[in-house]
Amino acid sequence: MKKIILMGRSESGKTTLRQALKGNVISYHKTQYINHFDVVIDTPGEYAQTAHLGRALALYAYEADVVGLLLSATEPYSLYPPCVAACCTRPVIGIVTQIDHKNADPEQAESWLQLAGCSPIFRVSSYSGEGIWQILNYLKEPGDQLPWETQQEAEQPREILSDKCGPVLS
Ligand SMILES: Nc1nc2c(ncn2[C@@H]2O[C@H](COP(=O)(O)OP(=O)(O)OP(=O)(O)O)[C@@H](O)[C@H]2O)c(=O)[nH]1
Ligand SMILES: [Mg+2]
Repeated sequence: MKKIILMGRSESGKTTLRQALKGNVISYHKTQYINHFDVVIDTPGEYAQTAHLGRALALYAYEADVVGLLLSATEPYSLYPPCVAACCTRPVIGIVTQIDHKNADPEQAESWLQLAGCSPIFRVSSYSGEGIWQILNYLKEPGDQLPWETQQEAEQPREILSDKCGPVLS
């Protein structure tokens, strides 16, 4: 799998998405440091919100194959400047999170990620699992095997998939 680094402000859903991508049981965990010993690098939201800490994100982007910028569908604003993706030497994808939320406005979040230069853009809910398999398919490399072969199999509820196949990423 390509290694992805997740960036976004605090509460945008990075840690929950990491758990969903790995097929883990979802539990709350406040991120206080960068965990980079994995195919999903999780970062603290404060690093995206504080200029001098942001330098750590720039450095850790070199540890990854893909940068994922997260924006919750519930956000009333975006942290990302126009065309910020052009500063990065890696592909920068956009991830609209929390699309299941009752106040979600995924179109608005997606348009902000487009403005930031992200491509492609995924819409996900780590709670329902919607959109998770599309990200995993994007990260798949030749030789990687995912627990599904068709879209129909991929869209089965995640508990069924993980019963059948165990965690997706190790
Ligand atoms: N409704 C809904 N809530 C979500 C989803 N993903 C995350 N949340 C909630 O959003 C809150 C923040 O999630 P985290 O994954 O901890 O956010 P984070 O970006 O890792 O935050 P920091 O570690 O502070 O940077 C938690 O209360 C989650 O339960 C989702 O897909 N849907
Ligand atoms: Mg976190």
